[in-house]
Amino acid sequence: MNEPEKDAPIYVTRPLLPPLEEFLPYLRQIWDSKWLTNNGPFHHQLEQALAEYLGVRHVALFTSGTVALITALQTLRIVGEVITTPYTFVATAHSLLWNGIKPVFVDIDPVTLNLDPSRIEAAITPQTTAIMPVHCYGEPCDVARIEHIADIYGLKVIYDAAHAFGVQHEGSSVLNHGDLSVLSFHATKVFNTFEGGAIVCHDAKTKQRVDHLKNFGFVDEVTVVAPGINGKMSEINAAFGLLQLKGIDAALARRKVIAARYSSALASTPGIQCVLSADRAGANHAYFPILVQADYPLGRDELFEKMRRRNVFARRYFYPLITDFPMYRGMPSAAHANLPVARKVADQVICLPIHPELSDEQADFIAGLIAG
Ligand code: T4K
Repeated sequence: MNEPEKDAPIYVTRPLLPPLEEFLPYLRQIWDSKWLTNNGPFHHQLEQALAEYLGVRHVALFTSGTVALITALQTLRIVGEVITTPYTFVATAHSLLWNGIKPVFVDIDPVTLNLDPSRIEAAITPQTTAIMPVHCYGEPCDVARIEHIADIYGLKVIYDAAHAFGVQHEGSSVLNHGDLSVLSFHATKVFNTFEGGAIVCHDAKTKQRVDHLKNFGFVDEVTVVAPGINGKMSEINAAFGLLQLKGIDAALARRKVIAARYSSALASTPGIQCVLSADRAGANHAYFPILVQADYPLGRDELFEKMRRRNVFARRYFYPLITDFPMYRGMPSAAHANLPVARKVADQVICLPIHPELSDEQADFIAGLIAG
């Protein structure tokens, strides 16, 4: 096996970082203007640039995806119960608890690993006010069916689109679905601003409410209309986002190449299932999940440890399930019997390293470790 540089760790992801020199002019502008935050010029420019790049009407920047999720729920005044998936990062469900909302967990589809629309209706009660699905790994949810159910029952839909930067669905941005979508620009994401996130919305009135809520509820110097939070992205983060946007297409293209390389290298490995095909139109290849099945010679955790011993730091996203954490496990919808697909997948999944700097040799080395 052709081993890459000895002992160099290979992480599940690495942030996209343009050359430092290219960032210095942005820093100089910030220093010269002394405008550091609170809707400054870079903040404004990045909101415009992202709306254009993503093909959406309005983007409101945030300090993190989590604060954006919490604020999205506030924006639509969601209360009571919200139907969501247990197979996601814990921030999805935490955003509900932060708003005093009860999460109701529904199992996932075994193919897409997203919320299974055929199970949503059975979980609706008189207290249900919204559905919060996740485009897990950037794979679009069944948006048409979810919206159909939401329309029948008068529910709002907030997509946790933390993984779905740049994803297209049937020819346009997947972020145009639902009432709101929430992005994460954390360092580990396809597009990052170190820390950061955004709410995508479709009309100016909603954007205005989001903007008030992320600035303590201030409308003007003397008027506060809601118990808003401080969710404002700083000028440094926004400037970095503007710079990074220049390289995003090349980064997405490189991710696709790596996904294709893994897919063909692992296609004939018994007991390994690649969850997402590499040639899906409009995909962003944010993650490369595999399922380690019963006919693979090692258990999932044994393979995970074998990779770690060779300095390959893959991750078990998403294990444990959210419903295994103490603040959720006592809830009726967290019962094992309610979530058989999610449980099985959480016990089988490994996300392989994928990021623009991963070399062909590194990808082949990792695939070889799994196949061999
Ligand atoms: N909804 C969903 C579906 C999400 O996946 C997330 C976040 C959110 C909501 C919330 O969005 P944010 O509030 O975070 O914007 C990471 C991230 O912290 C988290 O953003 C992300 N999802 C989650 C899936 O992954 P960890 O604890 O696994 O990250 P960590 O620090 O172990 O990093 C993973 C690897 O990335 C490291 O082994 C090396 C590499 N790395 C990481 C950082 C932070 C770097 O190379 N440089 C870095 O600066 O949670």
